[in-house]
Amino acid sequence: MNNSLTKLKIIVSSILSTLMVMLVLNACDTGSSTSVPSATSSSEPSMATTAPPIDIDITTEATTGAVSTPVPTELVLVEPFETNPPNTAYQPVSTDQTRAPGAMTQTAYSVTILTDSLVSPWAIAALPDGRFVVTEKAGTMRITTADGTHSEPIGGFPEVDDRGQGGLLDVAISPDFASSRMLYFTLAESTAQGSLTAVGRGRLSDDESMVESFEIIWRAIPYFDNSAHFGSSLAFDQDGNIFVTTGERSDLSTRPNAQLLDNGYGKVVHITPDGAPVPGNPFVDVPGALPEIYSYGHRNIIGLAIHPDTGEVWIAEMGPRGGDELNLIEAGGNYGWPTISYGIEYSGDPIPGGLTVMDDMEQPVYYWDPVLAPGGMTFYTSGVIAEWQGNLFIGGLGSKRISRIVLDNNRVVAEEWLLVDEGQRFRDICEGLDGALYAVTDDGLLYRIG
Ligand SMILES: [Ca+2]
Repeated sequence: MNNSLTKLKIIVSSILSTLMVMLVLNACDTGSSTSVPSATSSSEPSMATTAPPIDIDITTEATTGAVSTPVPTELVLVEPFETNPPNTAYQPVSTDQTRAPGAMTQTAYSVTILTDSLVSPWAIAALPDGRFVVTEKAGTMRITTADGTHSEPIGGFPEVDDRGQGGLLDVAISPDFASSRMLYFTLAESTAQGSLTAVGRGRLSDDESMVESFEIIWRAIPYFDNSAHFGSSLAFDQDGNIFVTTGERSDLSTRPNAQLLDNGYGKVVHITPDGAPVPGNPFVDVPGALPEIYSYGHRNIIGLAIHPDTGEVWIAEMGPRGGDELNLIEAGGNYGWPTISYGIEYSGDPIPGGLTVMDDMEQPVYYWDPVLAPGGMTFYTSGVIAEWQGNLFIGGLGSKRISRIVLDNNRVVAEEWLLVDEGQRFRDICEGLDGALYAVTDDGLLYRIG
């Protein structure tokens, strides 16, 4: 790890119609990067315009002479990034369902560590004024500026179960935040009966010292006493309602609940800002079903993003060993867990049944084996890096990377691995008002990528 709080890594590449030049420079990285030439130390935290002298690694492809204006929106495909063998011999239902071709971003962008002093950050969301709210697992949040300066911990939350995978989890900014100052959260609520995934909301006080009048508005019943598979993320849809993701609590006794509609485990739910079922939800007329449920048969969902144009609901969920999934959520859909999966038990045994396909169960758009271990994710909307528009960026935990997913007609056409040399568990990622991506890691780092 470099001593400086700020690491500047600049990847510059330009694609000409017949000439591809890639420049890789690394201004003050003393880490383990293998693709980057010897680094030059710098304490300069600013961007490319003030970068120190650099070593440049140039790869030139065959040229036939004609040179045109760089077109950084062109998708350049390379070999798939994944080269490790899968855990299983399962076959995808279509060739584009896993191990997509690799993509290489052609636009110049920089990677900067803005701070390393967050404490187990779990989620990041952009405020309308350009700052960010960052939740911390133990039950606090902070407000950070786009240059990485952050507040002291902000409290006001109920007791959270922060053992294992629990804690204060995701945060979403109310669409009317500018007037209401309301923030919405998911958390592992801690009670004498055990814990569960809950949705709560509160008002950011005028002096930003606390979250006021916090109240829990929805609970993924029942309570259970363990520390795993809480999910959970939440996001506002285009109508101002909220999608929430949960997990099935991991235990072999709770896992079957993902297939049952009488509980909140392993679900995508759709609630109003007051926590009520959204009218028109798919199971409102089914006796015994929780009317909040939107889809079911999920294992443990942290990644959630609403498509900025279509309003479609996309999730990334943790599979077992192999079998992490990217899913496009349909109302009422059964996403199969634990009946079908492209993964196996951590022990190496098949998931009981050993099936990957079943009638009336949804197939993942894409799956990872070996796993990505997907954290939070976001669609990129800015025109600042035009070739990223409409791409999905997913934080990788166990895989220690950010995956850029290029979609076309709701199929995955390419996957690029970003920040693989950083060695960080990327917990969440969001887009800032400046068109850069901001990502937090379990070690407390905040990255700016753009
Ligand atoms: Ca599935």
